[in-house]
This record gives sequence, structure tokens and C-alpha cells, in this order.
Amino acid sequence: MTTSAKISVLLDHDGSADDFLSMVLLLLMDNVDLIGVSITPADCYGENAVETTLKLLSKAGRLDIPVGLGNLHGINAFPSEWRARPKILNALPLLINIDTTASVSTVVSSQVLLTQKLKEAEAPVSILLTGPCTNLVQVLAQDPSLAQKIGSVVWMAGAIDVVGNVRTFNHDGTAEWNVFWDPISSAKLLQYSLPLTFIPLDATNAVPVTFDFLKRLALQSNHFYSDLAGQFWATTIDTIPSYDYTYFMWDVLATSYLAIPEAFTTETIEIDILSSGPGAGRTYRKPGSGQWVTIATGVTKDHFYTYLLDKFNQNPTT
Ligand code: AGV
Ligand code: CA
Repeated sequence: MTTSAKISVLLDHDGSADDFLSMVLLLLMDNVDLIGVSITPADCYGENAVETTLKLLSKAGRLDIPVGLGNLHGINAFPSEWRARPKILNALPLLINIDTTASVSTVVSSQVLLTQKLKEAEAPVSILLTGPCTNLVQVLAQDPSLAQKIGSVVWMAGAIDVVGNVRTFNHDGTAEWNVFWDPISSAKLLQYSLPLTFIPLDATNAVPVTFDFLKRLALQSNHFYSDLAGQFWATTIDTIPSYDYTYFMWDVLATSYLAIPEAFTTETIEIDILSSGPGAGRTYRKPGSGQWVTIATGVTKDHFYTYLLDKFNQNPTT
């Protein structure tokens, strides 16, 4: 495949285990040219997530890809036990000896990175959001003309016809975390008439991280990326016994949409997002809102799992 056939992708992630595996997947996709990685300090502490990001880029021989860190705070912070996770990832034997001290100084602000990459883009850019959308909304608020450079926004976000995954004080449980973190920016995102695709819990609920899948992955752990994915997901296993906090392939599913859209069923609908109150962050159908979003409603499980096992069955080329 020639470079011109590739889509340029900007990733904004928020440092959970599946965010990093999403970045790895993008690096392994034949049809994707990853042009920048921006980090939202939401489901992570920023410094730790920068380190993991740089370690993975270094391992892949792709430190040429610029990294940005957002200096921002959500209205509804993630629990600190979840945010501390990347620290464990950096201590894993596969990553601990990759020294990133020299690269840390090259990290810029997320807004500078996203603005610059959109400005200089000659072809439409696809933006993949695997955390909250605040960085992107701030960039568009600063310069709305940049919206013309965006070919698509794929966001792991929302819970349309299913219950949400926020379980916290004074909340009614209807929201998904990435939308809830900053529900005001989430509602604003809908106002830019961007080509939006949401991969909501409606689709991700079909793909939990199961022991069966982890066993299949482990059988091919002689390949670096299978070993890495297996170890990353193993750090999330303690969330599994409690029904509400089962770990799903949330971001990894959203990322796969860029490569295997044919595995998904979708629907294009008008929606709205509640920006405050006990339902803050709720994404709901609202005919007549004029805020059109394509939502993934389901996925062919086997197609997706097979794709993942195939992609991770690789080693870094350098
Ligand atoms: O709501 C799903 C989003 C995804 O982007 N994140 C995790 C994924 O990266 C928040 C989240 C929900 N439940 C969680 C989460 C859990 N049990 N642990 C960590 N993060
Ligand atoms: Ca995430």
C-alpha cells in the first residue's frame, strides 16, 4: 500500500490500558499514518501516561511521532485507583528498561500539537478520541476554521440505548465516563457539525476482556505485541469480579472501527448530551436536535477478536 492511500490519524487518549493498546493497534494498521498523540490526564496521571506513550513509541521505533499533554481538569474526576494504573504498566518487565528521559522534553501541549497538525494537514485528518473530548473542543473553540481539516471524529463515548457505566455519588448511572468527565465540552462537541462516529457502550458491551480471549492471546505471546497486550489486560483483571466494573475492550473496539468498519452495525441519529444534573453526560436520542451522529450499535464479535489476535501477532520491526 502506498503512503497516499493511508488515512492520517491524530489520537487523543487518556492513559488507561486499552488506550495504549489502541495506540499500538494504530501503529500496526496498514491503512493508518499516526501523525500525533495527545494525552488527556483523565483516566491517568499525565506524567505516567506520557512515559508509557514514549516507551511504546520508542519500542516501535516511532519517536518521530510528536506527543502532547493536555493541561486540563475534568469537572468529574476519575477515581484515583484507575488513574494510577499506568504506573504499573511502566514497571512491567517489557517496558521498565526503556529509557524515555531524553524524549520527555520533546512533549508539547496537546492544544499546540493538535492545532499545528490540523493547520499543516493537506488531506483530511481522522481524529480518534479514546478519552474525553476536551482537548479537541478547546482547539476548535480557539480556531473553529480547523473543523474543515477534520475528515472524521471517532469517539469511544456514550451509552445511547443502554445503561451507562458511571457509578458515583449523586449520579443516576445513565452516562458513560468519557462523556461524564467533562459533560460541558461533550455537549459543545456536538455543535461543530463534525462528521462524528460514536462507539458507545451499546457496541462495547458485546466485547468484554474475557479469560478465553486472554488465553488465546497468551498462546501467541512469543510475539511482542501479544505478550504486551496480555500483560496490560492482566493489570485490569481486579476490576472483573465486581459486576459493574468489568473491563471491556472499549477503546480497542473504537480503534478497530478505522480498519474493519464492515464488522460493525451503525445507525445515524440526532442526539443531545446533558451537561449538568444527576444525568450529566447522558447521551440520548433527540429527533430534531440537528446534532447528527453515527453510532455503532453492534459488532460481529468473532470478526473483531480474530482481527485483534492477528494484529497483535507481531513484533516491532526495528
Ligand atoms: O468508559 C470507558 C472508558 C474507555 O475509554 N474508560 C476506560 C476505557 O479506556 C473509563 C472506564 C470505565 N470503567 C473503567 C474505566 C474501569 N473499571 N477502569 C478504568 N477505566
Ligand atoms: Ca480511555
